[in-house]
Amino acid sequence: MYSAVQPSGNLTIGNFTGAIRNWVRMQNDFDCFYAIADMHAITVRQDPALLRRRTIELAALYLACGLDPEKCTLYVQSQVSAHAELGWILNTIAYVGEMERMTQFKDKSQKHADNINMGLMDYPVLMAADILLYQADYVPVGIDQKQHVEITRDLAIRFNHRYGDTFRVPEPYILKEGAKIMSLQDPMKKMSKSDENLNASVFLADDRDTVIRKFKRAVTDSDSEIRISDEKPGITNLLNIYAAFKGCTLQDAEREFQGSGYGDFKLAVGETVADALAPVQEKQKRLLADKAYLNDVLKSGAENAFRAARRTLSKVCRKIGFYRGE
Ligand code: ATP
Ligand code: LTN
Repeated sequence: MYSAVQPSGNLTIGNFTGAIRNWVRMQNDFDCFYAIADMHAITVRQDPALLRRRTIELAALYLACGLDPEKCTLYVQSQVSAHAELGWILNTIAYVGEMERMTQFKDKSQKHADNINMGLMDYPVLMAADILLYQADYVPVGIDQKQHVEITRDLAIRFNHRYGDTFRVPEPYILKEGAKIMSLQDPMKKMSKSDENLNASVFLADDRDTVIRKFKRAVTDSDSEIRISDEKPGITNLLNIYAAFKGCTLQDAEREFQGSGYGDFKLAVGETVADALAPVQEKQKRLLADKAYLNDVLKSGAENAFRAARRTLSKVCRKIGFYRGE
């Protein structure tokens, strides 16, 4: 199992339900590697001091959400140089045309038109290197990252075909509830940590009042029926959020609120989310007060990751024909 999140901003409840929550569930049954993708984060401009701070905060958040360093490997991507090395090699079998077609590249090029750097286009190749280094079977991500896992599969198959069996071909692992949380202000748009409208996203760091206020202001529609429907994207999104946090199905959530008014429904969703976030916030704060412990976790995580990654990288270098002595 392999996944990562970029330390590029405050995490939203979408990052939690689409990714991290599912990582926690898998740690008992799989050999899991979870990274903080700082090398991916610098594909858009970052303030160095802030990047450093967000990295350690994300490490604390991983632990606060329930990831256990005894059960899985938690580390910072840039501390394991094999990612950059394999990324380079995979670049030579990735085509410019297929990278230009990636939805995230197109979106981010538009958003950062003054900084369409090579790294932004190369982002999926580095992501493929991350996943393939650890011979992952599954990659737990939100729906928006599915296309990147598919390109990873293509690159793995292409490499195996050209050089002989080397990489395991991974699959995305996506749970239905919470795989795509939409913006509270525009339910046709994905909730994102970098949205300029602060009311659009609920952050894991938001306090109770803020969470409840944001849900109260969530955009819905003018009729008053609570049901799942493409014509009611705002209500469907709130039902989805409720289901993801309650651990029930979307249909169960719909049944529970049949006949309720919008006001009560929004309050119930807000309270459910706030109740779930409070213990995570408290634990993160406690962990951040003990940097020595966090540094230890990340150091042994990087050592562990390096050992696993080196095995794959040696195999790749051999297959390609890099000279290592006769
Ligand atoms: P940015 O706005 O900086 O692009 P982001 O909020 O889209 O960031 P990422 O770091 O790209 O977040 O994603 C981290 C993980 O969270 C990925 O697995 C991604 O699929 C998942 N994710 C992101 N947004 C959502 C969402 N709205 N619903 C469900 N999962 C999401
Ligand atoms: N692109 C991912 C972060 C990421 C990732 C990965 C996810 C970097 N490397 C490997 C899964 C597997 C994102 O969240 N935007």
